[in-house]
This record gives sequence, C-alpha cells and structure tokens, in this order.
Amino acid sequence: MGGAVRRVPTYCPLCVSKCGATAVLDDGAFVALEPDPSHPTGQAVCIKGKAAPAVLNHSDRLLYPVRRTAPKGAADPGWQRISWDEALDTIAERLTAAVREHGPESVVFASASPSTSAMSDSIDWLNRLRRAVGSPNFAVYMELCAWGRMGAPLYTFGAPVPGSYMPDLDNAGCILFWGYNPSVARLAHATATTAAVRRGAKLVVVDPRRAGLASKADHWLRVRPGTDAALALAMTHVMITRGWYDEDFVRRWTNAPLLVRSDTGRLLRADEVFGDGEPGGYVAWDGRPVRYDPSAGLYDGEESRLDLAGTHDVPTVAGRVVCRPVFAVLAEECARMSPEAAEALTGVPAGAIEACARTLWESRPVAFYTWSGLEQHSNVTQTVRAIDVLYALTGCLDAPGGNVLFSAVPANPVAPMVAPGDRVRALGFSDHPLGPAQFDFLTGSALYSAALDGRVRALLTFGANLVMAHGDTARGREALAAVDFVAHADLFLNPTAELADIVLPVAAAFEAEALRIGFETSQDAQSLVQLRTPLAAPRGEARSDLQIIFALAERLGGGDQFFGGDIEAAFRHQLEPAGVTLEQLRDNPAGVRVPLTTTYRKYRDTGFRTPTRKVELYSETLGDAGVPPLPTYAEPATSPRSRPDLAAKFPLVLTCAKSLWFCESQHRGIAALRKSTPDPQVELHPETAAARGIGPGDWVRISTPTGSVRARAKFNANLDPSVVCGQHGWWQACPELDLPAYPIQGPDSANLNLILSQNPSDPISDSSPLRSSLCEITRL
Ligand SMILES: Nc1nc2c(c(=O)[nH]1)N[C@H]1C(S)=C(S)[C@@H](COP(=O)(O)OP(=O)(O)OC[C@H]3O[C@@H](n4cnc5c(=O)[nH]c(N)nc54)[C@H](O)[C@@H]3O)O[C@H]1N2
Ligand SMILES: Nc1nc2c(c(=O)[nH]1)N[C@H]1C(S)=C(S)[C@@H](COP(=O)(O)OP(=O)(O)OC[C@H]3O[C@@H](n4cnc5c(=O)[nH]c(N)nc54)[C@H](O)[C@@H]3O)O[C@H]1N2
Ligand code: SF4
Ligand SMILES: [Mo]
Repeated sequence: MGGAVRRVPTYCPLCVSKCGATAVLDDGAFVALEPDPSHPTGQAVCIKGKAAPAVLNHSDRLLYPVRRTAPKGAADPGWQRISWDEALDTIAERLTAAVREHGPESVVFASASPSTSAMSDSIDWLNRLRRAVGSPNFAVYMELCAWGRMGAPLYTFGAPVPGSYMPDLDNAGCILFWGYNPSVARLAHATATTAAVRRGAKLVVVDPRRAGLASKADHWLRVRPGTDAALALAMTHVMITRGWYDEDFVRRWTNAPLLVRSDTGRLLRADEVFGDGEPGGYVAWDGRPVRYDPSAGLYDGEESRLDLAGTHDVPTVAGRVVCRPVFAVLAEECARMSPEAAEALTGVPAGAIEACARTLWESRPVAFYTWSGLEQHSNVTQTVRAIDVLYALTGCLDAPGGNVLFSAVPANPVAPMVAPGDRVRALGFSDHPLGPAQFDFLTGSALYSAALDGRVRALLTFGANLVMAHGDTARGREALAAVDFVAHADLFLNPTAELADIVLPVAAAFEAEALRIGFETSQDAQSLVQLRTPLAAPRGEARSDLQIIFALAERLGGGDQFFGGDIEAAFRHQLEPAGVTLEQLRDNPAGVRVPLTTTYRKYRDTGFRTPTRKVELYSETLGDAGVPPLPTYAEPATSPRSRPDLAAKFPLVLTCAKSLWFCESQHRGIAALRKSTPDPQVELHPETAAARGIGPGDWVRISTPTGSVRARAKFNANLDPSVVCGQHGWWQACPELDLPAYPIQGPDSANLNLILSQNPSDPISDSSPLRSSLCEITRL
C-alpha cells in the first residue's frame, strides 16, 4: 500500500451470510475487506470475502456484450462484440416474439442463487420483470436449495420455517443444525453459534461428516445420507413415549386433537357428525364429539380436555365410524420407528438417538436450521415433514430462543407473492402441483424436459450456471441448445453462458450500488438498512444487474413498473414506509437502524396459514395428493437398500458438500482461493481407500451408473467407511497458478453433476437426488 488509505463501511454480498465489513481503499483502489464487528453480521469475513478485490480485477472478466455467430454446438461460438443497444433491443424483441407466438409459458427467467451470488441485490427486480413479461417460470434452484426451508414447511406450519422463521441463536438453549454447516455456508450463523455455545447452549449436529461445528457439538449424529427422516421419526417416538413434548402447545396449536376416520384416513368433518350442513368444520373428542371451527380457530368446548389418545366409536349421520385423534395416529406411526430400527437404517446408535431427544427436551428453547444436506434428495418433503413435526412437539416455534419471525423494517415489496389462482402455471406444474411450480418456480428437470420438447422458446439467465448446477449435465446442454434464444448476464463466461446467443457483461458486486433492508439473522440484524456504495467503476462496459433489468423493462413495455428506468426512484419507493431516506443512507454507509420490537408467538392472534389453522402434524393436503399425510420414512431411491442390484457394482454411498474456498461453481480462477484447494476432491475413509489401493492425494475416478469423473482422494477418518463425499462445480482454470480447466463432459471431466441424476426426484417437489447415489472409487 502506498497512497492514502480510506476505509468504507460495507457488507459482503457474495454469499447468504452478507457479512458486515469494512472495505479498504488504497489510493482509491479497493484492496481488502475486513470484518466490522459493530455490524450485526460482521464478526468475521471469510477467505472468499477477502478475495473480493481479486474477483473484481480478474483477467477473465466479461467486458463487452457479445453475440454468437456460429451455430450452437460449434466448437467456437464465434463471439462478436456488439453494442448494449443492439444486445438489449435483440433480447427484448426475442422475448416479446416468444410471448406473442408461443405464449408467456414459453419464456423462462433464471438467476444464480441469491445465497451464492450478489443476485441477492437484484433478484426481486428480476422477478418483477418476469411478471411484467407474464412468464410463470422462474428457475432459481428452489428445488435444490430452498424447498426444505421454504416450501415443504408450508405443509406443516403454513410458513417457511426455518427459512423465514430464523433460529434465535442469541437466546436458544439448544441449537439443532441438520444437514447444515454454517462454518462454510453462513459465517454469521457460525459466529453466533460459537458465542451461544460459549454461554452454555447445547449443540446438536446431524451430518454424515464431522464438519465445522460438529466437532464442538454435544451430539454429532453421523447419519447415512438420505435417511434423516428415520432419525427424526425415532426421536419423535422417544419424545412421545417419554412425555417429552409441550402438551399444551400440541393440544392447542397443532391439529393433534382432530379425529381421523379409520376407514378413509380423512379428517372427520363436523357436518358428518352434526348434520347441520355447516361445511368446513372438524371434530375432536372430549367424551363426546366436539366441533372445531377453523375459520375462528375455536373448539366448541374446553380445549385442555380434548383427547390426544384412544379410539372412539363416533356417531355420525351415516352411522358409527371408528376414529382416532391425529396425535394417537402419529404416535403409532412413529412407534414403527424405534431407535433400534432407526439405527439399522441410519447408522446412528439407538442410545445416541435417545440421548439427543433428551437434550432437545431438557435444553429448550430449541432453535434449528436445515439446509442442503436435506434438500437434494428423493425424499426431501417427507424428511422435512418429519423434522418439522419433531420441532412442533418442542413448542418453541416463534418463542424466544426458538425459531422466530423477527420483525422486519416496513418496506414496499418489490415482487409481491402472487396467489396461485387462475393463471398460467409454471412448466411442470401438472406433474408436481404441490411443488415449487405452484409459486412460479421452475425445477431444473422440468426446464430440461420442456426445452427438449420445444416448449421453451426464450431463456434469460442472470448468472445461473444451469448446466453444472443441475444433475444430468449432458441432458442440460442438449436442452439449452434446443432453446431458440438464450441470453446470459454474468461476470465470467461460464459453461452455461457458452450456450447463449447473447452474453452481457455484469458489474461485480462491489462495482454496483445496492440497497439491503434487513440482515435476517437476528432482530438486531433485521433492523439494519444499508446502502452498499460502489468501490470501483465497472470494468469495461459492464453494467449492474439492476441497470440491465431496468433497461430491459423499458424496452419490454413494463417501464412504468420500473420507475421509468430510474433505479434511485425505485429505492426511494422501497424505503418509503421505513421512514429512512436515501440521503440518510448515503451519509451513513454503515447503515441506519430502524427501531423494531419483536413480537413472539404471533400465531396466538392469527393461527397458522394451513387448512386447519393449526400446525398440521397430519396433512390432509398431502394425503389427498396420494402421499402419506403423516411423515413417513422413504428409503432414498438409489441406495444400497433400495437398489441392491446397483450396489453390487457401486457399493459406496455418494453425497456432496460445499467448499469453504469457493461458492458453488465459481472462484476456481482466483489464485488466492484455488491455492488452498488446487484440485477437485473426494473425501473417503482411509480403510475404504486402503481396500482400493488408494493413497491420500491420489487421483481417483468416481464412477456412478451414469458415468465417471476425476478427483483427488482426501482422507477423512470420521466418515462411515461406506460413505464418500464429493464436490461439484469444477470447470474453471487458474492460469496464475498454472492449474487446469476441466471439461464439463468427457473422460477428463471433474464435473460431479455429469454423473449425478435429476431422477428419481422427490414426488412432491421434483428435487434431484444429488446427495444420495451409489458409486465406486478406483485409483487412476
Ligand atoms: N463457502 C460457501 N458458502 C456457501 C456456498 C458455497 O458454495 N460455498 N453456497 C451457498 C448456498 S447456494 C447454499 S444452498 C448454502 C448451503 O449451505 P449448507 O447446506 O450448509 O451446505 P453444504 O455444505 O453443502 O451441506 C451441509 C452439510 O450437509 C451434509 N450432508 C450431506 N448429505 C447429507 C444428508 O443426507 N443428511 C444430512 N443430515 N446431512 C448431509 C454435508 O456433509 C454438509 O456438511 O451455502 C451458501 N454458502
Ligand atoms: N452436486 C451438487 N449440485 C449442486 C449443489 C450441491 O450441493 N451439489 N448445490 C445446488 C445449490 S444449493 C445451488 S444454489 C446451485 C447453485 O447454482 P448457481 O446459483 O448457478 O451458482 P454457480 O454455479 O456458482 O453459478 C453462479 C454464476 O453466477 C455468476 N455470478 C456471480 N455473481 C453474480 C452477479 O452478481 N450477477 C450475475 N448476473 N451473475 C453473477 C457467476 O459468475 C457464475 O457464473 O447449485 C446446485 N447444484
Ligand atoms: S461468508 Fe464470506 S463470502 Fe459469504 S458474505 Fe461473508 S465474507 Fe462474503
Ligand atoms: Mo443453494
């Protein structure tokens, strides 16, 4: 450093953590990012955040809009530089033509995940643009990254728990991380958890690997990948039989007392019993049938006396019907999964299951988070249901130290949620009507199918590396090549951009201004509003995602919803209800706090947004769709137990995890990051390696029934010897370190998703089974 050093308060948007930070500028040049402990998410910044200046300055950055001149499939696309006007006009014309000629459902919008890129700055505006165009298709990895946190919990809680109801780590007595490793994935959660453990909170981690905080945990449950539901059901069984559940909450706030008909498996309806033609009510039991009116959330009797057990011969207008309360049916279902039965399936000792259930009960309040370890499985919806029911029994939802919907700074929404209603539905909706498609989210598998049969005519992607992020890479490339027109906006020419007709250069995060209202992880964090100042001019002709989105909106006739292209006016509109002005934010780059108070147990006023207005231990919605209404264990579709035929040749269970050094398929070109992990890795147990003549660091081949890729062996003695863990996202070269690129297909490929499949997927959400498949590892 030579010149004048300036420090600018900011935050890092490169991943979900949004770490509060201080940028260091030397003679005007952005050179470093440091933690800002005064910021609610600023206890630490990770190595990727520290490398942010290197991302900005990388020699492979895209600098100009380009268009393809050679046909798709040609070895060289023949990129030709074009002007922004030509690029934007062409995109607008092609999207408009696709809508006109093939309907709005032929147009797909896609985005890099806001958890792994600065698309978090602009994704809501992209979504608004999608809706202005009328497209029902937003491909943003809902089924791989968010269904378990956001979508599946709707069937239990009617709300995204833990996606929006965040763990109140500052006040938790016990923290449960299930398939989630915040030490890698969300630093702000990791530092808050370490502080909680220091003050005495218990920690439970369920993970096949002893990664991150698992080494500090009171219980680390080494589950076989994809068998998590068995573990949750067994814990629930222990809690019910020991009486370790919040009986008052269960009786008043879940649908535990409602009677289930033994003949049809449906909930008994009030008009079936009382014959008074009043539709919509349910029935509980207190020595006699008691009416429950969900619209008022009220029982026609004393709630505290409602039966949770027993079998009742209920008089109905059509004769007597044998019924049991939901809770009794749940207890019976869970009793089929004793800790011993779960041990045989999951590999977790029965004693550890019992001990863990005791900790959850005795160390309440419990706060939990689940993530990728659960998302990418053929049984994610049932697994999440099982964990949500377990969590409901603790009674900690929206209680201090539990999972709390923290108050948010009032703001005008950018892209309000649309009611399902009568409108064009996302592609794939008819196959998975209860999955992401009902909310306009397009799954990868539905995208590929529709593209291959000519139903997708135009695709606009902001940063998503679709062909590497989804399983079945080969099918993905064919699918994208079959789309008439693809435009891609990115910082780098990733393998998905290579299939585009037009590629737009995007400004890096720290080259663009962005508004953030709330930092999610605590009430304090939620109260902070911050405007991120640009620290450098965009390279070349790069423009920010927001500029591109607003410019396209003008051309697509949606300009009035985009403030005539004026981004500042849009920010002002968002901020209006907050009582914070842009000027205040510009004067205070560290952000402005809006005082907020947390209200707990809001369900006492509103009930839950489910058909019964209660937490649905029993989901008739799922039952009516032909899936079990109670959480049920389903063996992963491709496992040693479900496919012994394949297991003979592919005896190892293959899962995967994120890397500390890279975000998804990014950052392999950054020397400061690549030097820590120069090559793709696969973790395996030393005995597993020894049996195959593999030494640490040896190049190996990972083979699945679909194909094989390369990686280096990394020993991990904490793994079950039958489980191995790979990494996805390897394609980019690092010339500075003389480290190679990897082709995304072919014998030299290291692309894990080339050999992982999108199917068989979860029947509700269409989530791909990327975290439980079968493989063999051999020395190269
Ligand atoms: N450094 C870094 N941070 C990131 C990202 C990144 O790529 N790099 N990506 C961002 C994104 S998009 C996301 S979605 C989040 C994800 O954040 P996480 O969900 O925490 O990410 P992972 O490390 O992939 O998965 C968490 C854990 O699940 C375990 N696991 C694997 N299979 C199973 C299983 O069957 N059951 C259970 N219980 N656990 C299993 C893995 O061993 C791993 O330790 O991170 C975000 N942050
Ligand atoms: N096997 C396996 N597959 C997985 C996963 C896994 O754990 N295992 N994880 C899944 C998950 S959880 C997710 S979220 C997806 C992630 O998939 P993606 O969200 O597609 O993430 P990346 O693969 O990192 O690609 C992101 C692209 O966006 C670009 N980019 C970065 N920042 C910006 C920006 O601010 N604006 C624009 N326009 N572009 C930007 C990057 O240069 C890069 O090309 O992958 C999924 N695939
Ligand atoms: S964890 Fe790292 S990449 Fe993610 S926001 Fe924090 S500093 Fe940035
Ligand atoms: Mo993700």
